[in-house]
Amino acid sequence: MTFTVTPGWLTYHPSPSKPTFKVPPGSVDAHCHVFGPGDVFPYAPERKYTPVDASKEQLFALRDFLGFDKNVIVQATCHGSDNRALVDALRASQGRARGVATVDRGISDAELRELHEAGVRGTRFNFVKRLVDFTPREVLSEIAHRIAPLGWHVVIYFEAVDLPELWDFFTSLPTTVVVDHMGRPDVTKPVDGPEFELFVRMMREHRNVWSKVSCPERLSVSGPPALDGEQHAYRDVVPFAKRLVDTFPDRVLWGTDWPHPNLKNHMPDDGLLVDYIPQIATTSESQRKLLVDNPMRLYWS
Ligand code: 0GY
Repeated sequence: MTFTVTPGWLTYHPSPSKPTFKVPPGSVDAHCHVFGPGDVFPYAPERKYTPVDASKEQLFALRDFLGFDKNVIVQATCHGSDNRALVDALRASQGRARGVATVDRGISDAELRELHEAGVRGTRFNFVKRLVDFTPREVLSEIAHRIAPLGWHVVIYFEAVDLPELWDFFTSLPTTVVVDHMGRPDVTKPVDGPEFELFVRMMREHRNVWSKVSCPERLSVSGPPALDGEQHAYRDVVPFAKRLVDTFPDRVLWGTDWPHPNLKNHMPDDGLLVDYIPQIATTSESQRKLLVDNPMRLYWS
């Protein structure tokens, strides 16, 4: 089947630079995707966008180029709950990738076991309205209770303005909960203002909540972007990510988000995105926790 990419979509950077920052040995890119290829793994009929194909071979080549050792591949909404492209990539990784799948309530125990055996360790609940249709909380709760005995966690993706309404649901989940991209704060608001304070409070009061401090390219308003050799990219996002790394050093993760779905404004140079890391994790200890110890504990132990 051939697919037409959503108009206005930018393609991942064709030739990222070599990072200046050398990530510690054994580092994990804990948020990235594979897309298709669509003629082998078709995109889901209910998808809200059609991406550029981005294969496992390209992902693993980028991993090696940037100096990472492992990947956590997150099922993107364009594949719905058809996890075949994800499972194919996990199996091809020879133990160097783990996965976060999307499952629906009809999944059998045998299918869950098969996903686990392939390397899946979590399921993703998406609340970003432009990406998915609404799923009732009781359905998600049922899924969370099904996956909990496998030792899996739940990854949640939402916008900061929706946190008050989602708080009770999130804080009732029976597993470790990993938040994508710091709950998408509005970085034009103060880092110690009520909106981000609520997010910090959720992490402080609920020790099962972790956060990815990734995706400054999505959150940044005043930049500058990770392009043209910029070594201090996305300065407006740094205080938010740094606050989480400093406050919760054992519950933060980082990922490239390659191949960067839905970017229409600019496409970051992945090498310069890696160079963003020392702005938010400023000591070798916090870098090791962020890039090695935390993802290894969550995905490989
Ligand atoms: C991300 C962000 C986005 C998309 C998805 O699953 C997805 O389609 O996660 C987004 O559009 O913000 O983490 O890849």
